[in-house]
Amino acid sequence: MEVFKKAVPISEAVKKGEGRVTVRGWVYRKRVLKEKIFLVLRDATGILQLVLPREKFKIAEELNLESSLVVTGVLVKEPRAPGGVELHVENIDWVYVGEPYPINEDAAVADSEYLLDVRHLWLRSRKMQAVLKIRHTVFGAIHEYFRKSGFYEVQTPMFITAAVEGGATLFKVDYFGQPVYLTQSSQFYLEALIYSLEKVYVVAPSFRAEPSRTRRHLTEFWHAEMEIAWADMEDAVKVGEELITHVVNKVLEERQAELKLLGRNTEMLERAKPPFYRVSYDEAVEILRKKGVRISWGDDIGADEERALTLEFDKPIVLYGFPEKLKAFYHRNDPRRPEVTLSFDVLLPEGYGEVIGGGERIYDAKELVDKIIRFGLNPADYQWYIDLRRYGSVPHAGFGLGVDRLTMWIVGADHIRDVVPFPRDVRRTRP
Ligand code: NSS
Repeated sequence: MEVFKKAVPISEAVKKGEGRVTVRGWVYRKRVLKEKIFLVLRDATGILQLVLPREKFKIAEELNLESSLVVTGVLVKEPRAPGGVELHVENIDWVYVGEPYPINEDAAVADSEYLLDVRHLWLRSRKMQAVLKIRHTVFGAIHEYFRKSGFYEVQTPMFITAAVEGGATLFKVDYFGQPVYLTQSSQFYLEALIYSLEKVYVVAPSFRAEPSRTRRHLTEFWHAEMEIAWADMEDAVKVGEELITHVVNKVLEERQAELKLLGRNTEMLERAKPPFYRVSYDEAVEILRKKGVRISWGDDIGADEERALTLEFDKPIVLYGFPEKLKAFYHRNDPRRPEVTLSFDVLLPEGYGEVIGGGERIYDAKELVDKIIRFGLNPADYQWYIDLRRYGSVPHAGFGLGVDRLTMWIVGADHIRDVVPFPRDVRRTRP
């Protein structure tokens, strides 16, 4: 073990630029010349070119990509090498020769299905490495934002018994012979918790039996949800704007190298500052009609319509005031205009579309029961949720943000699967 411990991270070695060091990692590229072998070694922090005299290191010829290595050598300036420095290897301290690696970076990139089959290995690519680092920053920034803004972090169950977002996308689980479901959203639990803590948030998986394969749907996704007591829709919108801005700024601050490696143009990210554009559902229908989209008042604004809409704006949009029938039963209807709800979505620019769904909740017990019945649901299924309105109810609002979708936009990915280490969709539960 001694030998592993004396290694320094590759980024540190590159920064040092001279002298003798030990580094460890995996063979990322290999080039065999007549007298020398060039290897590019990769670790979690970066890459470093190694130069090995062929005569002395016979074993280097057998090193397949992704073989693991610990080497000691002398750092030498070399403008043609990545980072401007290379390591002239004096000693191989440890080696594990891998079998021929089944991914050829350049050839495989074209075949995304194959890369999903070997996702457990593809995670080692520099591209996935950059995405995973950005994802790390996104999750950290979400927690940081909520905690500095006075929210309490809470934990909610994943096994549930009543639909939050409609019965169509529930995953049924056999729970000791009883049917239960995987949660679609922690919202109802957050609504219970505000009566204790007033401002709460949770970051957890949500599950939806989404039957179609789209660029932005997973069956298991990460959901950052919040709920605030004594609050209206505008309060929730402000939190959404601040949260997105905070996360984006954090990534711009900490992850320039990764954004660059991914070829992301960051102009739109830099523009994402509050206030976002406010567009009512009514206005959205007008804008879309003017663009030649066939849509009437009351129709859903789906992925294609969202895309068309976001391309008209250079910042995220807060789309609000949806017709009652387009949104779940718990949304409070606007008392001044009962046919629409006090609900909103945040749409990301550049065609990405919905990342947040939220709004004001019905806080009156009778109004809630009436709407549950109007929506053809059974109040008995929502007994404890209705109970919350029986003991000192207050106006409250909240939202859910799809963390994978936010990450997708930040890195500029074409597909949500590209930003999740082990994505789950209708066809894929492995690896
Ligand atoms: O269905 S939502 O619009 N709203 C809710 O679930 C509320 N109950 C949240 C709340 O108010 N506490 O989903 C919220 C967000 C949505 O905007 C997407 O960004 C994301 O969750 N979402 C998804 N991401 C990936 N894949 C799927 N299938 C998915 N469904 C929703």
